[in-house]
Amino acid sequence: MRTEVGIVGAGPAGLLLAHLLHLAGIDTVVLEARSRQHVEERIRAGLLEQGTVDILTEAGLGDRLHREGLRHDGLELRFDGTGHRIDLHGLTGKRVTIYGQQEVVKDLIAARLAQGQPILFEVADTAVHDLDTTRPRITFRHEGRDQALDCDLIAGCDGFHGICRAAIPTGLLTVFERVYPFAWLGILAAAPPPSHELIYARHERGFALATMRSPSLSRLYLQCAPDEDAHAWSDDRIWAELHARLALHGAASQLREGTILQRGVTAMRSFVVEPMRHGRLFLAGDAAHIVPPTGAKGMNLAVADVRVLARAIEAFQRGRNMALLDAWSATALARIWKAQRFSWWMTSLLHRFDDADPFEHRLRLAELDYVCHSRAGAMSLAENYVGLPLD
Ligand code: FAS
Ligand code: PHB
Repeated sequence: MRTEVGIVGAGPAGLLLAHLLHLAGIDTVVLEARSRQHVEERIRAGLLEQGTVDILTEAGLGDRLHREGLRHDGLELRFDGTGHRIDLHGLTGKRVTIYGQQEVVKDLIAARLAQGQPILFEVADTAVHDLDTTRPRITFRHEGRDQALDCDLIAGCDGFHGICRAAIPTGLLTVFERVYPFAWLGILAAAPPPSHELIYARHERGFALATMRSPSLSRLYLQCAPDEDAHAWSDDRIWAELHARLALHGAASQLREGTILQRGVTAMRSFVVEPMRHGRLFLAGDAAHIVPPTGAKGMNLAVADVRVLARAIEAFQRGRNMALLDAWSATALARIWKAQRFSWWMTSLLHRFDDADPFEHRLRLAELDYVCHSRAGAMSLAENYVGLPLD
């Protein structure tokens, strides 16, 4: 097989890159290890920045997003039993949209198949070769047959546990990493969310987040131990913990319980590799960086990566001009590190750190107080949360 760009991974990064390149008339093949059903049902991110909505809309992928997405003008920070609304739209003129990552993936796969473009599910033994030549190659097994895909370029969009980053010779990459001493226990519950906007709660028992997927479907998260077993928690214990951490002084809990439809534990880490490229292999999305989900940046960063990468690939494929591709890693990393900083800051501000001394604890409360009562403080949170301007 032969194509212009071989893409490993059919998550948001790989699928959107394939779509943008198709719009630019560039041939791609997408290779995915899991089944279509698995990738379309995988519950992950839920919040889209304004820039992400704009990119999907401009790419012709906005119909269902605009019909079903929940647009939010603000969020609530809750601590010491008191809620403080951050007026995202009033401060920045932008808003965020709740639209599950699995819905974005469904829309992208549907578009890909409607275009009659190749996407191979359930491929195995994927490997990338000859990355430092002008004819890189991907080998894999599909439907019981060993196959090879000759490419001009390869996009490694295979997530944190993929094979592409690992294919770069050791010593050529610099890894920056911070692993947090906690994780998130997340549930999907058949219950109306406690508020029409997101609630981020800092509590002495630990962090909690109330978000949603629809007016009747709640997505709720609890800070837990890094090695927590989601199934070791009874439903009652989960609800009791959420009531406690989301409690408002002098008010009955707004939290409505319901059947827990899905549960899981998400590890919390900050991770970046530099550079995001080796020869003709370009890493994008979780293959190159991971943020703690507190700032809702993961999927949005993947989208921003491939928007820049698609333009660089188009310039190369059109006029063999390597300049944008040569600049791509540095361009992407400038945005990635600002999102890393914000995600680390939100995580540090809102989570309980068992090793924090009383002085640090007071600093965190003072910082929350400042953000909630200073326009400049609130603006700093708001402009990062809705998404810094795309170039
Ligand atoms: P993805 O991991 O989505 O996609 C990579 C794809 O490559 C996968 O489909 C995988 O099957 C495939 N693949 C892997 N190895 C392969 C191989 N060898 N050959 C072929 N295919 C291969 N972000 C938020 O903003 N908010 C959240 O609440 C949030 N929750 C998360 C929960 C979990 C459990 C995880 C893991 C991540 C979460 N994230 C969240 C981050 C998440 O949304 C990512 O940022 C987003 O999926 C990034 O998209 P991709 O880079 O496309 O990677
Ligand atoms: C979600 O809706 O899954 C979500 C929203 C905001 C976050 C993290 C997760 O910060």
